[in-house]
Amino acid sequence: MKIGLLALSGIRAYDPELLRLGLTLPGVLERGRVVASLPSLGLLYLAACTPSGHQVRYFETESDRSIPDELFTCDLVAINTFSAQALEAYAISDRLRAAGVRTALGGLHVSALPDEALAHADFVVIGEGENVWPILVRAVTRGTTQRLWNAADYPPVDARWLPVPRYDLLGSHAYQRFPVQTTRGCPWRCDFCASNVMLQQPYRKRPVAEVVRDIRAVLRLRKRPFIEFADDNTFVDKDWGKELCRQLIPLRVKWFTETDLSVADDTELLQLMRQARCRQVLIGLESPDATALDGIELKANFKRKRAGGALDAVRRIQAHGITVNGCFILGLDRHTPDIFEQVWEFAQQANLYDVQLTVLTPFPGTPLHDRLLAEGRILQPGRWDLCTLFDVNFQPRHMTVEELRQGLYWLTERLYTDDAQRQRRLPFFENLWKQHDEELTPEQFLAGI
Ligand code: B12
Ligand code: SF4
Repeated sequence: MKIGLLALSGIRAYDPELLRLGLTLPGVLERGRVVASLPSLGLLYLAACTPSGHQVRYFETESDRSIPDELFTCDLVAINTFSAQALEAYAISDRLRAAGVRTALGGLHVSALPDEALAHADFVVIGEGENVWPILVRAVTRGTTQRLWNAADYPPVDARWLPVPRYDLLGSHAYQRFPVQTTRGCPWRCDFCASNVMLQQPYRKRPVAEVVRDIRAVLRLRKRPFIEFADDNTFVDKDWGKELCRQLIPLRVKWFTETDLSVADDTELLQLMRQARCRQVLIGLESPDATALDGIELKANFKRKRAGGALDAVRRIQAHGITVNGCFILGLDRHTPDIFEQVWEFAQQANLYDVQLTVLTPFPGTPLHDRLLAEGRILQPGRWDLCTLFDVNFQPRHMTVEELRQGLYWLTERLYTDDAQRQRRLPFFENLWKQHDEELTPEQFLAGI
């Protein structure tokens, strides 16, 4: 068979005022450009697990969201779904099917809502794809009539033995970053977090040697790749994290990852991360008002317990020459309109190198979604296209929808101006210069962020 793998690329947001701001503010544009150009690791894993004897091609939607004509020449097309583009994915799948191409939908969104997806695809897969995909492909060649496939019905994916993702399928496309995974899942369980929804297994770390093997595979294709670890929370286990860093040092690649605040507790780890060329960690700070975090992490109230030391933790990490991208959620149940000023003050006081503003988003499958739906607080249920992290689709508890929107615009305009960014970033570079770092100029440093 000729098998096409289709990723829906780019970022999504619908709010017209936010789009207008995003088009004019440098900080938003900067991150948007980086983020828009990241291939789908999930599909590259599927490619690596496809049984031999099939022709496999990797595709992405074009910038105008159209799909390459070649997809219509495939026998089977696998599509990865996030909620924000699930409706687009369904429409594409409908078109392909109308043209006689069989389609398989997988990924986070359809794992949460498989029945909805069945109306738009020949096959729907729930959960991690590595073990179920090869069986599905063989079954399709035999003309299977089974449409719903659940990874839980097959041996669990063993993260110790993942294949090398098929980076070679990416050709010479100018990706700014290459995804590699070091861990799967997260030990915590935040009520709003969509990442854990489809993982039917606990937090898993990959053997460091396997991660190195994957980076070497990227290095064979690109001279100086920037690596984005497609993890949820890399440095939960500090000893393992140190070993990872030690083995990354000789590879001389710059990298980005997502982790939690506890990384700041371990100076040796921070030093090793810096030596291993970590350029940025994205951390979910969520709210400068710690009381708003109470009860949000469902296992141990982790977010609330850590919140008190957030300012110092950010400073400690950045003092080691690693920038922090602090992620905030606006509209948590205890947030009042004061939250916008508080976020501004925190960001400027902590000299946060990057700030990511999001609004509380009820992703399907999350406890938050079920709670807000039960409370009648989802404004347009089923509008998955609004699950962008930027569009408001719920009734906040202590402010109006309009107050939340206006607060987001106000903060966006203040935080991402050249002046505000320069003010936050300059101390970072002054510190680097003091440390006589080998890569001193902001230009050289920024080339990797
Ligand atoms: C890297 C990343 C991105 C990259 C994605 C690059 C790409 N083309 O895939 C970029 C930066 C572009 C991105 C953008 C966005 N992202 Co993002 N992103 C992630 C992140 C950190 C890792 C994803 C990843 O690579 N995982 C590792 C791979 C191996 O897993 P996977 O993709 O899920 O694939 C596995 C299975 O799902 C399954 N599978 C997937 N597809 C298929 C298909 C078939 C047929 C089969 C059989 C199996 C299968 O098998 C794979 C292997 O096991 C996740 C967090 C997370 N844990 O998922 C957030 C996450 C997916 N992003 C999220 C969001 C909200 C967005 C945006 C909407 C933000 C925005 N406003 O634009 C956009 C949407 C982009 C789009 N075009 O739709 C949410 C999505 C929640 C949801 N329910 O949709 C997440 C979960 C973050 C969060 N916690 O909120 N993102
Ligand atoms: S700590 Fe981050 S990745 Fe982990 S459950 Fe919470 S939001 Fe999700």
